[in-house]
Amino acid sequence: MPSLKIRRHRAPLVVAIALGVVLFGAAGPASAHNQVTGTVPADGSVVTEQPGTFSVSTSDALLQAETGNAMVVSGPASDPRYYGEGCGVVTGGTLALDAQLGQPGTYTVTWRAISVDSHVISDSYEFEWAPSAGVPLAEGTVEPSCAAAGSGTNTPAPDAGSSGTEPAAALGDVLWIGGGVLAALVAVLLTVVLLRRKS
Ligand SMILES: [Cu+2]
Repeated sequence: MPSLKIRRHRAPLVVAIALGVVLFGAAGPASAHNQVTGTVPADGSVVTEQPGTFSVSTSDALLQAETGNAMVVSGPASDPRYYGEGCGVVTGGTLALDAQLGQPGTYTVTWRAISVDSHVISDSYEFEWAPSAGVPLAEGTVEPSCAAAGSGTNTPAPDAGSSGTEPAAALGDVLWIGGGVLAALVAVLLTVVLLRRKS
């Protein structure tokens, strides 16, 4: 019964392929870093009423690390001042800061947080503050009240457009995926050896 013989020989190959799929599947979630899912106000939006609370929401939980979190609201770009007290508060995957805005113009929100996977996640974005008539405006302060943000705000992020995950993290992913590929290759090789022994 030749057909049965072929099937028997194919079984280890199927196992090897399944193993490879499982390994690739395991590498998948490990490579997905925490990502921004939304901000209030939105990046590039025109804001006409005091938002009250500024927030950045991410796809993963953030650490309640008081020295690692920072959220700074500043503007207008022509004569920037700082608004809000402290470095923001973490709730689940959201970093939020209460602040009242000042004079109209372009405002910047600069933030940094640490994901539960220990990676630093940070970014900054701008929005236009065009308060409606009668909206009360805050005075702001000359220096940010968030001490932890000191170095981060005095030296602006080198490229404000990209959300920062460390290069080391990307390397870790490459190693992870590389490990998966290697394991799959070993499984296939073992199968080939087994097949040859049988025949
Ligand atoms: Cu990560």
